Amino acid sequence: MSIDQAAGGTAPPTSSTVVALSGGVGGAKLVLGLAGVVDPSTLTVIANTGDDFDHLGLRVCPDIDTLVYTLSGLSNPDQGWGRAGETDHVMEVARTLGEETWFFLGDKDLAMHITRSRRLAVGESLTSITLDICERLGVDSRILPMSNDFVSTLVETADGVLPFQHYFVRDRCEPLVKGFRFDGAETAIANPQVLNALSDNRLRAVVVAPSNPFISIDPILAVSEIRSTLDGTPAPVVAVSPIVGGDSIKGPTAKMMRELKIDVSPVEVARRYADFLDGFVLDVVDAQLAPQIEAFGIPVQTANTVMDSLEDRVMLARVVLEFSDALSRRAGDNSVTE
Ligand code: FO1
Repeated sequence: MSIDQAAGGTAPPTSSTVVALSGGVGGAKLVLGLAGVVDPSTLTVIANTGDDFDHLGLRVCPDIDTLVYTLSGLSNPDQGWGRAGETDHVMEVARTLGEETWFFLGDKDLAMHITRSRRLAVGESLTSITLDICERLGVDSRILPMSNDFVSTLVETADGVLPFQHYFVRDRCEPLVKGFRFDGAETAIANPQVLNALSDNRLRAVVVAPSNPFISIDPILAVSEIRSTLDGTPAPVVAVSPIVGGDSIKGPTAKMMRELKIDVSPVEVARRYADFLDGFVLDVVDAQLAPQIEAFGIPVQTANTVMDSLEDRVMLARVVLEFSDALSRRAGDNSVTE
């Protein structure tokens, strides 16, 4: 957001919209909180699709599905991914038929991959399929893939280059990470609905969820038009730290940082996002790090960012949006005095 763009910004207009950038499990928690704080129909979620892959002949889009299941109340609360009350009959038979079953697709979840694969094969876009599935499952928010084109995260490891799910699930994130590649991102066309959402004049806030920066947020930013549109958003861009007390809240972010020889600190996450960030939300336990982030010119808000309960998610979402509103007001005030 530029200061001029924020000029005149006072209270958010009643018809305001919110955009979140999210990966899977960790990001979906905050997205659920946001959907509880704003009118869900005004919330747009830009989903990472770098984790997508073909498995057992089906197109699997784990982050989209985690968001859909979370917002529809169908998700498995213990895992955070997949559906509650799953059975494994198909997987059991697939195993006896010699199929690779290291990536678990529950019987109910399989219907998602079957319908998506069939519809993709006849030329429907991933966006259209996802929005239709959202409607059918009672999700009022818009979940948008970053692109309709296939982008594939590759993990450069000491054991060679691995497709993301082979690294993440099959090899349990054990190989030492040396870097990441987002195959197809350079030529991928940004989802036009994503670009529209990010430039909408009614935009109140852009929230970068506490997802893994390397494998969840970077693939979205690797789609160049999304990255450049973020620079000109008419609302503050606020990120929530995925690192709390020197560790990741969920998943391998901290392990990856160690292996990439990056300090396991929210300061390093803020540094990665500094070019497009207007505000950073830091956990209360890391409050002493605020001056280091503010030194990048990024205002900081502390909050309880560990989202164990639904109340935690809603509370954090509220803090993030109020922080963003305060940044809008501050930018508006500055433009008057400058
Ligand atoms: N994660 C696992 O750790 N093991 C699995 O077998 C697995 C299956 C799976 C199926 C569908 C789906 O939507 C997600 C699934 N996940 C599984 C989660 C997924 O691999 C990761 O959470 C994301 O790709 C990272 O955001």
